[in-house]
Amino acid sequence: MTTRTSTLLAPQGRWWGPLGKDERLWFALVVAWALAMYVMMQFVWPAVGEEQIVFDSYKVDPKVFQQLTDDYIAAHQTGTLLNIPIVDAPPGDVYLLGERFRFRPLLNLKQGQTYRFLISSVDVQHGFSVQPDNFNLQVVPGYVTAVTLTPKEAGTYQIVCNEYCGPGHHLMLGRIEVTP
Ligand SMILES: [Cu+2]
Repeated sequence: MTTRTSTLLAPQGRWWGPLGKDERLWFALVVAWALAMYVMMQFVWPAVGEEQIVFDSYKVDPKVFQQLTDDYIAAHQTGTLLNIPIVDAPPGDVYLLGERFRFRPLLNLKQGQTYRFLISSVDVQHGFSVQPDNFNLQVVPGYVTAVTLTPKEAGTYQIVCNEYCGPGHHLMLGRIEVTP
């Protein structure tokens, strides 16, 4: 029986000593800056930033969400485009489901009305990016992201998946049509 000892010996070096004055200074600066950014993100921008997106999220079984979306589509569908249902959404709750590789339904909204989007995925993580407004959210299976929106301008908005979700990711689009 032999006892092996490591040939990897700790090098002799000055970094084993206590932190130098410069290191302590930079360390303090980094911690202070991280804290400042945390306070900005968590407290300052939600209060004063106009572009801060405020959303809730809830746990949901993807199968349940799929059923809720199917029921919602069945109740409000007005047409179909490329096999994707089109819905005239009444103000209030709007269900939007991300799945590889599409968003459904396509939505017709009215300018100035308030909608509560309930967004989720039934397979993998997707992104929800409304263009050209550059409004971005994560779409995560098992969770509903709820966000209240009031379209201020009429027009056609594209929803782009901006979270790589597989080979058809670049084709994953949705649409919101806002009419006056
Ligand atoms: Cu994607």
